[in-house]
Amino acid sequence: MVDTRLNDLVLIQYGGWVRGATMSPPCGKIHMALRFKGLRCRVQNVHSPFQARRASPRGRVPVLIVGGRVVEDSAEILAALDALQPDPPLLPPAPELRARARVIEDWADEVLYFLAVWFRYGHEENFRRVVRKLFERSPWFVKLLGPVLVRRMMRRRLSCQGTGDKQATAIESEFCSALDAIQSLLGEQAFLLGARLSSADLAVAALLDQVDLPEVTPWPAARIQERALLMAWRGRVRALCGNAAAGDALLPPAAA
Ligand SMILES: N[C@@H](CCC(=O)N[C@@H](CS)C(=O)NCC(=O)O)C(=O)O
Repeated sequence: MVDTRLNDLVLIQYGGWVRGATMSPPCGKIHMALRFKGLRCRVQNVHSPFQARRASPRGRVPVLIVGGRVVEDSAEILAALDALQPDPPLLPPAPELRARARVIEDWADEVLYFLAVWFRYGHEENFRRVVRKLFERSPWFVKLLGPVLVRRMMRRRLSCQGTGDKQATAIESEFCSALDAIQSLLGEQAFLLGARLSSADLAVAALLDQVDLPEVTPWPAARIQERALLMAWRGRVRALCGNAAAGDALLPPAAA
């Protein structure tokens, strides 16, 4: 029997994105985890690092409040959700599989993440599509200043991390190699670690969902969609966890 302790869980996230979904890969990962476990949660949207700082000194989201305790970083949040409701598990119990899950999750969070950030903010045409979406309902002065600030902040981040200093062709080829690597890891398996879904699948799928948005990032979306094995795996993940980038991962709130 699924536990649904509404009000025990509050997710602070970047929201208000395409079709009202979250625009952040690690926030999407949490939506998917909550759905997988059948947990309900209240969601609070923030729209800038300044607002995020009210919930977390780092100014980063997701932040999950679990029974009054503040948990930061999506990997820590998945562990907290497993502790709250162990069944079904996100982290495999066997130490070797757990280690593999951790390594794949870190790769998704730190390598795939910056490729996705580049496709949104480093690629000029996509950047224009992103800021049009981001600020479509903002007052005129935010529409004017917002894109300048977002461009400066995100390109500085990309440059400090290294991806921002690469040529577009190198980033595109890195992305294709990453997709091929995921297909090789899958092989004949249903999920990245075997027959059962784990945190590794959530981390990778949440990331790919955020660039499989043809209206915003058409090039990576097409590269994902042309890979049959990847699409079949993603279908299995979505059947269990929904698609946070399209706004259908979180369970609807319980009736009052
Ligand atoms: N590794 C962290 C990443 C958190 C993160 O960087 N979140 C982004 C949103 S996708 C953020 O809050 N950015 C605001 C900023 O960098 O100021 C996690 O998985 O939780």
